[in-house]
Amino acid sequence: MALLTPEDLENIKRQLQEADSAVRRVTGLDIKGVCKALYGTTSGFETVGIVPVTSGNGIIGNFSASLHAIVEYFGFDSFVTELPDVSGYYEAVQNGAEIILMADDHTFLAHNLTNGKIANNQPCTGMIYAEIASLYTKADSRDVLVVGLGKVGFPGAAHLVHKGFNVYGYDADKNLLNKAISKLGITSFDPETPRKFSIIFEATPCADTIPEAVLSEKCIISTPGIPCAISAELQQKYDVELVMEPLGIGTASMLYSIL
Ligand code: NAI
Ligand code: 2YC
Ligand code: MG
Repeated sequence: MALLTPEDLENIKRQLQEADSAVRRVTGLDIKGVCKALYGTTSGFETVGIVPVTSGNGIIGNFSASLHAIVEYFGFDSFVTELPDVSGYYEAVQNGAEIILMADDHTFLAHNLTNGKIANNQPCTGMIYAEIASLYTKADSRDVLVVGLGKVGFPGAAHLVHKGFNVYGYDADKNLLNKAISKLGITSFDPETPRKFSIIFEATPCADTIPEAVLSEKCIISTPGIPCAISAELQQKYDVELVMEPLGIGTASMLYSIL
């Protein structure tokens, strides 16, 4: 189970600012603009209640504080409840939260109490990183390589197919690869016979999952995956446009999807 660590979340505001600059550079839009392109929504300054959850592996240091900083960065009012769990949920509603943000070890949700809409971090993350990849202004074709077809990668691949891109997919788990081929009609990518791509979307919990043979000069790698899918050396050697951030981009996608 791929859980964030407090170290992943250090200086989250700077990480988010740097990621926003990268998104603007590669797409011409900022993260808010990508969310508007995806969902047609803009922030109405809703109040967000962030509820720490102690189940399973428990509270992750910096997680609630990072969500607070992320939500404020996108212009929402927000507060972290004093209490966790059920008591925290009650406290959030009592204190006027219109949107609840909370996560256990398996599900990170955003629930809009006003319109009933609810979002899950995994598909929302897949969709926004896939959307960013699809908006790359310097792409040389509509061919996209997707590495990782799990809870984040599969919805991202589905979004790219829906947008009319030619998706070449790969997953170490052959069952998941075959499911994506049969359900989405993607083409299986064979690492043994690699080719170059200018658009790459990766969603795995492993390092070095993108072989050098698929990298073209100034290609985009849009990846929520932790740790990073390529080495700093390869990133430099091919002048890769890397869009990668541990929590904020996916959280923005959740929030704008339920407005
Ligand atoms: P998952 O376990 O559902 O899917 C990961 C997939 O990667 C699996 O199907 C696995 O077979 C595949 N995989 C592993 N190594 C591979 C390799 N070398 N080559 C090809 N495929 C390989 O995990 P999930 O939930 O989709 O998350 C993926 C990653 O995204 C995790 O690292 C998670 O922590 C991260 N994540 C990041 C977020 C963010 O905002 N940055 C938000 C949510 C998840
Ligand atoms: O501090 C808390 O409230 C904890 N219960 C939060 C647990 C989050 C677990 N999930 C993850 O670390 C990853 C994130 C990338 C978002 C989705 N899964
Ligand atoms: Mg993110």
